[in-house]
Amino acid sequence: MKKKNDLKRLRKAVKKRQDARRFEHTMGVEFTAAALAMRYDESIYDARAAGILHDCAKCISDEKRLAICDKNGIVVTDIERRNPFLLHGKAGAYLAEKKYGVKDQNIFNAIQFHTTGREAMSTLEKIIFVADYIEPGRKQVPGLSEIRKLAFIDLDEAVLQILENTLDYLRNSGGEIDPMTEVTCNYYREKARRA
Ligand code: DGI
Ligand code: FE
Ligand code: FE
Repeated sequence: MKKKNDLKRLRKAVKKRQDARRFEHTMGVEFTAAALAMRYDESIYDARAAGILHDCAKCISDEKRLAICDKNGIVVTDIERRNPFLLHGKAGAYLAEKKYGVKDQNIFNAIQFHTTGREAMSTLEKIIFVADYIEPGRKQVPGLSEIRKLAFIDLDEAVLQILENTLDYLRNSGGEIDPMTEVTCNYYREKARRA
């Protein structure tokens, strides 16, 4: 299949399963991921496909997300079981393959790890992680304008700033922190210190 038609197909399929606001965000992430791919010599197609699909499991119920994981041998951690929205990455990666017919492990990983990140992310994983946070439709949060600029200057540094902001936000709001988010943050803090 022509890649262009493939993106069109993915967009159409996701649009059916997301409310209008979420789909607006999806389009913002596709667009921003494409721009970052240009900047960091990543495949524009892969960035767009991962951007379109990153939240494909967002507009389904917690029960369904848990069922997708439990039925298919996807490991659910304790914190994910208590906060099943955290599973939309894992469930989304699964759906990307089974329902949307994607065949690329790097795209699956970019979808799976887009909320918490992980240590030593690929360029595509970092692009989706960052695009998700900075896309034009994102609600203004402190530091966002700086991170938007930073994203096009130093991708690792943008990843780190996003993680620091997210952890601050979770500490202030009393949200339960996924150890994965902390592990990722520590990794990129250490990487920045060594650079
Ligand atoms: O799905 P989106 O809203 O587009 O974005 P996302 O998948 O990055 O999810 C964003 C939310 O995830 C945001 O409110 C912060 C939250 N988050 C990130 N890391 C953690 C977390 N929430 C909890 N409870 N624990 C985490 O470690
Ligand atoms: Fe998400
Ligand atoms: Fe998102």
